[in-house]
Amino acid sequence: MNMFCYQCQETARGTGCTVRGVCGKTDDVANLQDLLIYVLKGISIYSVEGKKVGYINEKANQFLIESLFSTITNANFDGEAFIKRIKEALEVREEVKAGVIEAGAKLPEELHESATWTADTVEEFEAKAPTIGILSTENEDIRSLRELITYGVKGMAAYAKHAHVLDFKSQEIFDFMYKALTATTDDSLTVDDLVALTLETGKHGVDVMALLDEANTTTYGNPEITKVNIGVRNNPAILISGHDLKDMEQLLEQTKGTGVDVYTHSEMLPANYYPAFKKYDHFVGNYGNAWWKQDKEFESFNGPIIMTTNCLVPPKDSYKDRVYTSNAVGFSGLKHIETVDGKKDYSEVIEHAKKCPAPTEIETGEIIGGFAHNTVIGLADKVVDAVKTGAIKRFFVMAGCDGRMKSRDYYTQFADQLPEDTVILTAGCAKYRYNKLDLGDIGGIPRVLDAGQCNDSYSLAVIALKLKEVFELEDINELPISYNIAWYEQKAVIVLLALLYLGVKDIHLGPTLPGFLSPSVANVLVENFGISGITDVESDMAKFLGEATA
Ligand code: FSO
Ligand code: SF4
Repeated sequence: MNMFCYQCQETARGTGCTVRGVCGKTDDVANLQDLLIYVLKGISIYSVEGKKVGYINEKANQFLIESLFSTITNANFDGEAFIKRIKEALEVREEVKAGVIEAGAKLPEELHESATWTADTVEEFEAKAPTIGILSTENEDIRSLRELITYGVKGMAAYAKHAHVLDFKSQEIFDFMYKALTATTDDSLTVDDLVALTLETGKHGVDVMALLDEANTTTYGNPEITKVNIGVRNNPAILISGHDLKDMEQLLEQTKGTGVDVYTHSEMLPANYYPAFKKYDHFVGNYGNAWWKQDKEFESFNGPIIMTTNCLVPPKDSYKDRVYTSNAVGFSGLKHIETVDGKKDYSEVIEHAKKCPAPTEIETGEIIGGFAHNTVIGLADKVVDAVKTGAIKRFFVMAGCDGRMKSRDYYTQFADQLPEDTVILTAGCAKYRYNKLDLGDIGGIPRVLDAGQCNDSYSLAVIALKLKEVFELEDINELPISYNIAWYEQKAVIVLLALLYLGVKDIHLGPTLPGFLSPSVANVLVENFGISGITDVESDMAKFLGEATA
């Protein structure tokens, strides 16, 4: 075994990548990621002590979220970047330790090794990494829960980072991340303790998504119902992918008047729904589909592509020179756009675009979106009437992620076969499985309501809570809403934990259950929350609609 990683849905055989990641991550990068997480745990241990004496280290906070983000699936494949980060992590850890001591903290006599281990050379890093990975926790249930919490914290870090760049910060969320990572080093914690911490992770998942929602809507306005062009124009252009709206804003500003158009890709599609971005005439629309189709779509786009976050697919040589990474994203050989004082300089990308042909058209027409909580709650009367008259019988939350596995055709078929009196609520890149189907509308309400990016699953929870209030129900589970969620990476883990924390039961999770759930931990989720997998469209549909009439 060269490595061990089972953090995403694509993991080899559903149990773990051991030679090389199915995602393309090499064993050396996987091991360096493990080592980085290990040192972050050391930083967390001191930060937990720091909290007791009122010590806060902003640099460590920022470093924590960026580093966790860089280990999320399809974010960073660059070994050099991780070596640099581990060295920096050791420095940050020592700075936090010194600060905590100076602030008067009494450190525990025995500290976990992640708080004390140190090394200078790459050889030492490589020697240490295989000894501290996931499998170093022997008990499979403890391991499963430690990883479930860690992945939730990774997702949380990604959303905290997006809020952070817009100057929305919460020390409480940082404190929780430190606490949770420290807990994963504590051998005295039982399965029950870790189950409780898993739910607490969900609570902070709700908080971080609420914070990001506030950051996005305060900065860019509330998403509006928008028809998004999916065709192309005849100008050179830049494609922007990922989730970072601040990068989007800076790119639109810097491309203004240059003759270069801007298109969104994959999870950047919802940028089209924000009022602040509508004023740019050169913002044309969305090009392409979910992340995993980028190997073809980046090719035919013809111009430069900016990856602001995951999901990056290891690029083909044919378009590699046109892909630029930024933030936590990295890939050896690709140009990385640095952030200096919160700003990025896209002039090189703009000059590059001017030398490229316009995008090749792959689709034409429009798709509709912008159904975040503010919009849907604005339509509440209409929605409530439709439910009362029976025009809408049931909502299906089909949020989450897309992926390249064939088994994900399930979601297209499921959406297609849903009865015409049902409405899909979606968010995240999962939507690309059905957002171009002609599913029609119910009295003017489209049958697919796209709230936005995966973090906008928060909007779906807000909508559900509002409906519960309007219908004067005791329990969110009494609503005519079913949950058929697709997951792929660790942001989906925090979304799932957030829904569990909000009391949502009977979530169907697919296309496969996480490989990191041990049989006993899976059982806890089944018994307490009614979580189940998916089977085939027909049986699941019957089950869901049976539930609907129960
Ligand atoms: Fe998708 Fe990738 Fe948004 Fe993820 S592009 S898979 S859950 O990064 O974050 O939905
Ligand atoms: Fe495998 Fe997923 Fe880990 Fe990549 S991120 S190595 S595909 S489990």
